[in-house]
Amino acid sequence: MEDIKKTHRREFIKTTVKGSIIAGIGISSMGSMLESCSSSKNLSKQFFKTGFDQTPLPYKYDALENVIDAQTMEIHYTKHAAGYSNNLKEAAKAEGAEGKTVEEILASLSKYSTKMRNNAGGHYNHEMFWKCMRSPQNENSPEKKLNGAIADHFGSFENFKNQFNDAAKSRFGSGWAWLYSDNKTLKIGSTPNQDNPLMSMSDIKGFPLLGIDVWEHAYYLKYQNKRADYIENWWKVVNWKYVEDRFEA
Ligand code: MN3
Repeated sequence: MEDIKKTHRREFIKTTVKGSIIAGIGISSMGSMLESCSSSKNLSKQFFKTGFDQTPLPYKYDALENVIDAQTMEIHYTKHAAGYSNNLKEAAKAEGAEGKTVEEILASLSKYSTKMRNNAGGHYNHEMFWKCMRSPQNENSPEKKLNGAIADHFGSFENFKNQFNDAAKSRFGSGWAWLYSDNKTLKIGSTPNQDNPLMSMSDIKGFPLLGIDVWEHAYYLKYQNKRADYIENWWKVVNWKYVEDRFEA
């Protein structure tokens, strides 16, 4: 009986602490929302402050149908990505990183465990990946400013796409391909596992603008071993408005 009471008291304390943390986040995110409304300078802020919780998927599971099927989206979001978020919270608690943003953790990863590396990366990458997509468009090309920058750096959009496809196709095993900005120079590269260009130990370094998940869990139900078909089809769902916002930030 005494044990049960103790357990209940512990649960209550846990809930209270959690409750106050949530309240704290509520106020600060409301503050940043107001800031971003009042000043365009603060557009950049939202791209440098990723929390540990999953944000809601910005569309329904079947919104990308014909490119990515609903079942893949649901499993990917509610199982794989949820797992990274939960494991990140565990690692942050165990390693004293609870008050930090994911970006702060990624920038000083050598201080943390492999569990932190995999899950902070996994969470960051997926939070970005969902937003990099929208329902399929027939004519889908970058917004004006980014389109110009891509043409400047890669010669043409077609060249850019081919280089990006090569990076995504040739990543051995599981990983990601990226368009990223390295001191205002646009570059293409890929990373293994859940690594990304924000990580202190990554071979490629910069700010990610667009990323594609080439883990088999992202495409296997529909495409099986045909990763190249998934990549080619994926261009129809790229949310260029969001990529442009990251570019401007
Ligand atoms: Mn994934």
